[in-house]
Amino acid sequence: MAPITQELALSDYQKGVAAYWRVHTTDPVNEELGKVDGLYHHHYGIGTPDPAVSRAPWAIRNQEIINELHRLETAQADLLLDQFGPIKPEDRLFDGGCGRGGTSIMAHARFGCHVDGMTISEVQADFANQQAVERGIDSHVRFHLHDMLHTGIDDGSISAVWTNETTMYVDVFDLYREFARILRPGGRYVNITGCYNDVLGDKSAAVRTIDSHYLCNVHARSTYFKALAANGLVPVKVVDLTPLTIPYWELRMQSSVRSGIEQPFLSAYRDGSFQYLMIVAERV
Ligand code: GPP
Ligand code: MG
Repeated sequence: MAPITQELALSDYQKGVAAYWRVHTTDPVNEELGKVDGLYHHHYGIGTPDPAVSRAPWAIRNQEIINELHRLETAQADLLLDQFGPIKPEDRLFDGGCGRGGTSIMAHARFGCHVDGMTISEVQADFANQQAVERGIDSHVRFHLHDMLHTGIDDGSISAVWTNETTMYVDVFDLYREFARILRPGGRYVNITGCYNDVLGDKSAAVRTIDSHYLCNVHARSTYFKALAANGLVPVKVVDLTPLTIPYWELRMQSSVRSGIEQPFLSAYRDGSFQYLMIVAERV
């Protein structure tokens, strides 16, 4: 697909989000982790940290913790990609809210496929495209400064779509209408997201703190399933990743790159008001 150059008409809210990422994309928690192996993620981690890193000699402990946080973030993206099953080199994938391209680059490395990613952050789109050029994969992996609610991609041309912690910035009914349009029948959608547990009522104070930290709007868990059902996307697997991500946040709390949002995440995960969910759905 050619780069989408169409003028971006952003709402005031979207302009605010783009401005947030202009400043925070390169925060140490993202930059120091990205430098570990050149793969830049904008999502959290899962899995068990090596307990040795927290006991490493003081002079190297912080770097060991950073390496481990990065390994757990990469493990999260690997789990997401595991959900797609066989993807052929000629298939096209779509990364909704691609950040600096980490998951897209991993998808291409794994499947040899085409990937288009979209972000409304110019800083992120430019960085991600530079990454693709440096890796010599820019014929297959392209990042667009564009709104994922209106992709401009042809109907039914995409084999798999994912959102890796990006749905809290959009109306998911609008998003899934667009995803259902671009996905081929039988194509998969994978979402990893933080959502609030509306079985327990409204958002907790910790979840409201997360919203204001990232300028986002964490959705209720049930909203996802209503929006999927409304758009012909049938859940085939739902996994609560909360127990797998808590150790990442505990480790992040010990690192020099902690951003200040660690305690609200830990409180919300521990009291059950917030869940780290993976939903896999198929387009009927
Ligand atoms: C990850 O990005 C976070 C988001 C995209 C937004 C909020 C996600 C929720 C699950 C609520 P990041 O890696 O840039 O964040 P940080 O700088 O905190 O590591
Ligand atoms: Mg990060």
